[in-house]
Amino acid sequence: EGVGIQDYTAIKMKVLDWPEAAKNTIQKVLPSISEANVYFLAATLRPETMYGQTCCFVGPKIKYGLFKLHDDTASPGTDNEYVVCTERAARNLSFQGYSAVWGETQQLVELIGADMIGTLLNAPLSVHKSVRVLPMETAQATKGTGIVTCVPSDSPDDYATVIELAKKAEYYGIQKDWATLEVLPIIETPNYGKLTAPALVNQMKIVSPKDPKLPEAKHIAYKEGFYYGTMVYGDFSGLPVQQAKDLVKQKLIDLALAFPYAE
Ligand code: A2H
Repeated sequence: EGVGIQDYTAIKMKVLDWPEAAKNTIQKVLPSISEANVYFLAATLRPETMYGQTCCFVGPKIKYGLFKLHDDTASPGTDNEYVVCTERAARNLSFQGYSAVWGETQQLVELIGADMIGTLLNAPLSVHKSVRVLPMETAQATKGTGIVTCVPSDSPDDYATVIELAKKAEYYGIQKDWATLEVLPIIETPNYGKLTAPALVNQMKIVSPKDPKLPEAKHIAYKEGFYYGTMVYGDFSGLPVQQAKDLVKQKLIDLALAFPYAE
């Protein structure tokens, strides 16, 4: 990447239930954990795909933190908010008006990705009521928030990862059904139909999340979806993706479930 600014949408995935060990760690620094709103903060370039979220990825070896979020755009009464993201992202957020003091982060505790696997989350707008936190070995600590929301219908990386996780659930220390939520059509593209990412992964014979053909698949999926895609699900069904993208983003922002994040 390097030059230029990446405009992400930061999606607030609310924690519904922590694994026991993580809960104990957090309770020590945040005794009011049950009253607080804690969100996994996922950075996405495709807000219009959020209807198709099936899980949320963390890098199992990545260091995250629990940070106080100061959100001017949130509705009144929602000031008891915390986010899980990398220290690096928290720092960027503090220069974008999301910390109490400009340029300062307030980390309550450090959390390693592996310790958060299995956390139950709400995924805003998703067809699925709740989703799990799962490991993604290819997640990068130096991009976005370090947290990736999984949309296997439209992201080849996400699709290849959930296939791998379902195949080797035991090895990854997860329950297979956490990785096998139904993949529903969200966007139709002229060349790849209603499930663009699975179509590309199968056609290009991509067999693992580390497959060298994935960057090419990702490029094609992004281009197809953005320029030629039509929404086939949700509030803006029937609209071209180019129009729906900002409408879905704004809807999420209006619901205080997302905010713009740049880096
Ligand atoms: B996208 P760019 Cl449906 N490590 O969101 C690895 N990947 C990351 C990441 C990290 N730390 N942070 C964000 N990402 C992913 C949706 C999506 C995305 C779809 C299709 C394509 C796509 C659902 N996952 O991205 O390098 C996030 O996945 C393909 C471009 O900054 C984010 O958007 O250009 C995208 O990569 C940001 O990638």
